[in-house]
Formats: sequence, structure tokens, C-alpha cells
Amino acid sequence: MQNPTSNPLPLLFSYRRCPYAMRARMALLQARRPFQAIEVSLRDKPAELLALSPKGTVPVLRLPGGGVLDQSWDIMAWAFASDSEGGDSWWMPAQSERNRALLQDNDGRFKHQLDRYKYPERFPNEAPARDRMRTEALESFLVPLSQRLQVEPYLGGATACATDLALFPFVRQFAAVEPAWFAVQPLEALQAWLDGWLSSGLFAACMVKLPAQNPVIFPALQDTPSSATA
Ligand SMILES: N[C@@H](CCC(=O)N[C@@H](CS)C(=O)NCC(=O)O)C(=O)O
Repeated sequence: MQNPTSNPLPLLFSYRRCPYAMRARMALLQARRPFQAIEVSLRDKPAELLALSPKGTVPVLRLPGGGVLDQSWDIMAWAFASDSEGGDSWWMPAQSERNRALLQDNDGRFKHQLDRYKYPERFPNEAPARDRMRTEALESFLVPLSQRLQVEPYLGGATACATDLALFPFVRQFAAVEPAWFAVQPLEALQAWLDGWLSSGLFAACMVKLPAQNPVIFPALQDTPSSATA
């Protein structure tokens, strides 16, 4: 892992396990956008992060020209702008009405269900809702998603697009709560899609461990050893 140079690269304030930060890192890597990254402690956020974006969530991308992107989808849009490698083919399919609605559903209703299913202790007043949330997420989101992936292997159709990257970290979190339960649900196409991303070089590259709180040049996709997720 290299140290930052004086090259003006975008700087990503990131958190390794955050699904929003994961989708941003995957997009930057896939688009072959060199960037620096800082692994942030969510309990001790750096002053620079809060100065750039007082709402204090990650990811945040500081652009060399002085701009700030503090929503993961905006970072993905910047990554896949048409001057990036293959940018249009990853971005254009994500603009369809169907994929925009799917993203909204993921970041809205499904994320709400996922939080209550994964972290019932954070919602003590809603504890009895945990099983209901699992069922609702299955029926309203995961089964329809799987049916769609049965027809075409990716949300971009024959090839992946930004919507695939945007949803994958959230489906991964859901599947990891009770892997044995997830494995026996009627979600064959979704399970195959999830397995494909989990074993991809892109996911391994995005999960590389960074030293805490120091900016480093994030290793490019082709430089990442396959053991990076270990
Ligand atoms: N809408 C934001 C959501 C980002 C978000 O909620 N990130 C979480 C981590 S996964 C966060 O930073 N939470 C603030 C905290 O935990 O203090 C985006 O798309 O970037």
C-alpha cells in the first residue's frame, strides 16, 4: 500500500463495513478512478469530515477541485461519469425507471426492514417486529428481486450496472444475519447473484484493510491480492 503523494487525488472518507461506503468504493474501483481513502472511526469522526459534511455520515468524497460529494449514489455517479473506464455501460442502465425505483426501495423500505431485522437491540420498542420485518423484506423485496434476476443475470441486463453494486452490500448484510435460513429460501437466482459478487475480485478489492485514520492511496483493482477479504 502506497503513501499519499502530492498528486491531487479525490479523498474518500470511508468505513470498511458500511454498505454505502462499499458501493462507493466498488464504483470508484470498477471505473478505474484512482483515489485516496481514510478509514474513519464512526465514534470519533475526523474534524475534516465534519467540516466537509456536517451530517457526519460516510462515505464522503472530497474532490481535488474543492467539491464535496456526501451521498453514496452521487459518488457512484461521479465515478461512472462518461470519461471513466466503461462508465456509460455501468451508469446508463442504472438510470432506467425500474432501476431508479429499485434503488429507492433498497435505500428506503428494505434498509428500514434490514436494520430492524439485523439490529433488534437498537429498536427495543419494536422487538416483536423482528420476524415480521424478515418476512416483509423477503416478500416485498427479495423474492421479486430474485424473480427479476432469474430472467436476466444482472440488474443491468446481460451485464452488471451501478444498481447491482448499490444493492449488493445490503443484500449481503441481510443474508449474513441467518445464513442457514437465507440459503433455504426460494431465492435461487438472488443467491447465485450474491455468490457471484462475494467471490468477485471487485469485492475483494473494495474490502482491503486500511490503516486507521491515515489517508492512503487505495490499491487499484488489478493490484489487490485475492486474500484481501481475509
Ligand atoms: N444516504 C447516505 C447514508 C450513509 C450512511 O448512513 N452511512 C452510515 C454508516 S453505514 C453512517 O455514516 N452513519 C453515521 C454514524 O453511524 O454515525 C449515503 O447514501 O451515503
